[in-house]
Amino acid sequence: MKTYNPQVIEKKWQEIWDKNETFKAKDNKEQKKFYGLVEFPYPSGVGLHVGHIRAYTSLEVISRKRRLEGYNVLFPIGWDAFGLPTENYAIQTGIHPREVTDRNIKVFTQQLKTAGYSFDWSRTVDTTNPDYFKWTQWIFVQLFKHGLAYKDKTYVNFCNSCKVVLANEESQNGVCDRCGSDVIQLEKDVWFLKIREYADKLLDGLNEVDFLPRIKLEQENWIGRSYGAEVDFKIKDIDESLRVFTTRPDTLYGVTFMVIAPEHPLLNKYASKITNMDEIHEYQEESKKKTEFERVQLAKDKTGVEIKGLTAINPVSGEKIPVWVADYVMMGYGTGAIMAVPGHDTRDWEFAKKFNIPIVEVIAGGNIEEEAFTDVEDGVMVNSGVLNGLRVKDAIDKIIEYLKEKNLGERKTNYKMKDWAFNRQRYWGEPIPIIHCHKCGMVPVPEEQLPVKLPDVENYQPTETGESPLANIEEWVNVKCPVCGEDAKRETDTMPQWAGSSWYFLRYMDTQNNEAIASKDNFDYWGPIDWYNGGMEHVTRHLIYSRFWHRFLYDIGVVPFKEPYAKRTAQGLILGSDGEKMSKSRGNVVNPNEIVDEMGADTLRTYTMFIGDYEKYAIWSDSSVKGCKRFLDRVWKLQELVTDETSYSKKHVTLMHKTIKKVSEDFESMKFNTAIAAMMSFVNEINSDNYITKDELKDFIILLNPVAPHITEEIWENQGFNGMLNEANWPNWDEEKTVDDVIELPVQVNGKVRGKIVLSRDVDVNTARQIAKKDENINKYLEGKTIIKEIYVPGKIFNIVVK
Ligand code: ANZ
Ligand code: ZN
Repeated sequence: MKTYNPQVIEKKWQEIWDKNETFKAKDNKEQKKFYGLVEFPYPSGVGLHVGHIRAYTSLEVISRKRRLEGYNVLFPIGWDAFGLPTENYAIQTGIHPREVTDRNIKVFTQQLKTAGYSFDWSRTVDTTNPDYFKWTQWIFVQLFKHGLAYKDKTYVNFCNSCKVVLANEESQNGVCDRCGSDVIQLEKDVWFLKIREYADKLLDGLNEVDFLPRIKLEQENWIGRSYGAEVDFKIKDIDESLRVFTTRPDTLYGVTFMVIAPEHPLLNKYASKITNMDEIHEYQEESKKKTEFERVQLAKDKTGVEIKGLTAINPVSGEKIPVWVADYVMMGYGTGAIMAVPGHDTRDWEFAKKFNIPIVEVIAGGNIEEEAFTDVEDGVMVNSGVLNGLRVKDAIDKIIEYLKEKNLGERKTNYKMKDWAFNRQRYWGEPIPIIHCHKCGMVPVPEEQLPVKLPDVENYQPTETGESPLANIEEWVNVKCPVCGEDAKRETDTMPQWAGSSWYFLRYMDTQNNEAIASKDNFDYWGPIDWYNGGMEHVTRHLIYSRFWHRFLYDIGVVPFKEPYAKRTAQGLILGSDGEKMSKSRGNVVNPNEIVDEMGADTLRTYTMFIGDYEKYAIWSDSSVKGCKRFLDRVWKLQELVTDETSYSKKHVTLMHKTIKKVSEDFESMKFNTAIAAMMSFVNEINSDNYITKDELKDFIILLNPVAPHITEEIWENQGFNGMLNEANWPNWDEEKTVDDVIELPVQVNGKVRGKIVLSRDVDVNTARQIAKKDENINKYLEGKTIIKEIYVPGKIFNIVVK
């Protein structure tokens, strides 16, 4: 027999699959479909990572299994190719980002093909291709027309020495990634998308989908909906009131101070009334240096300054209340001002203790001298006028009604999620398709003129004023207004990296369509995505952004299904063999190419599925890789044990059915490691029996095929099985035959369990008795006694009554 030579057979089968277009999805409206999606990669210069292999092999296994189950499968791949590393490389080398991108795509394509993935290569998308981003721009235009895209002032990270706007990831800890100098905040007018308007839809949509619980939870926290009220507090002696957002309006009688954020506009507006403005300015400067995380999470030691000259009035009790400025209140959330209730809010309690502010109890049940009492279930209102005696929940409703009636406040829902800052001041991104006209204002580029392509530039460096390099290309920037025909200018901001990935899954359904994102028929047939797998790091931004775009497209009638992804799962990270995150500087990066060259793609695939619980992180181990290679060697050698028998042999019936069940079920629940372990013990058992029938081998290699497609296809051919393995049928199991024939049976003597005997499931009572008597422990209780009754339930229990 030939030896197992992965280098030869893998190349052979990859060429056959390519030539036959084996995995091409058909827009076939008759056959049942499966659409499996993995997160398309950013084609960086460093090539594929073993993390990609782990992320992709899972749905690769499912997709191959689905084809064997008779589905028409769409399993596509593409390139999320706009992005900083490519642009920075272009800046450094002067090579056009287009060229860099094409080069990297080639490398990635070749790597994914040598891994043997069953992608439909005829449907790749590239977000930087004008035929693709025409539709990214088209969606933006729809958002703009529906009032969901707007411009507003914000601060961007700017390096004064490089003279460029930096992305957050290029300006960590406030220093420029390139030159190390301090990053300043530059005010700019930039684009936002109103994703907040979709907050409720995005939350409610989670009820319709099958996402892992932790994925749902992360999305819920990211969106961060809280129900409460806004309440107005009059400022004494001036015609002004201070509006706060609170989730606990029931505690209104317990307010002993108020706090506004250091950025609150009230401070400037009434600077002349405030007598300690110097102190406040100093405090404002201090808090500018802190990040939001430092202000909110780390602020164990609360800081703040009392505003002298401004006093608030409690709208229900009429009491005078001091107003403080403190940076644990964020300007970006609610109204940037709070009513502080130290008796029942932990942060306020710490603040009050530190600055000697009175603490008042309005909910009985705790000890507010010791800590804030935050129980909302059992507490009962006290010291609260009309609310006394009520439970928290009822008090909230009652006080909101009261506030509404008196025009002092209203019910209000807030979201942590901010509008989506939709802009980059860079070259390598989709141009935002807007024209600025001095007469007509902002005008979208007419749809028939899309795409707005990127002009060629000589220098990809952003400009000194913080504009994108596009701003320097006069011929490109200067246009006529599409409405009035006067001189006008193009928008020069480009879209952020997240844009192209917010709808790519729709394009796969109909990549060549020039009239629409995809045809209605194809949407109806392929949608929604049946299963989407990707990283936990993408379940907030990317997954929320793309659900938002999709839901918008649904609302305007472009797509016929509400939620894009019916199911979403996530893989864990692969860590280096030292247990640390793989990184160049640590020298613990494993290059998938090397594993493929040395031991073959089937070993790489088997190992990344065997490495551990799919959802958890896993530590790379070279010796376990070799173990997987040995497993495949032994699979190959099964061919030496094949008998002429066709059907399952009597001895192997249970083993076969058990293994088919285990592998089928474990694949579906992403327990790839235990599925592979079951196949390993299958091979062990076969080896110890020293034979395998033709049908046993055939069904076994079908089970292994999704994980190790090359070796199994080759064995299939060697054995002369019918056609090609990829056209075979996934084997079924018979539940009854999955149970072992030999079982352990508990034996009772006079109602007490005295031992267990091992016997064949269906033996008769006489045999069972004989076996029981051979067991010393049981026999002790039988010897010298008379058996007066036997209750024998085969497979369950054997009860003997003696006298
Ligand atoms: C009074 C109160 C009493 C509050 C009490 C809580 C407990 P979430 O769930 O996060 O929405 N808050 C409001 N705006 C804030 C801001 N900009 N920065 C910091 N804190 C802010 O929490 C809402 C609660 O956080 C609000 O309800 C407010 O404090 C505070 F026993 O008002 B509460
Ligand atoms: Zn105009």
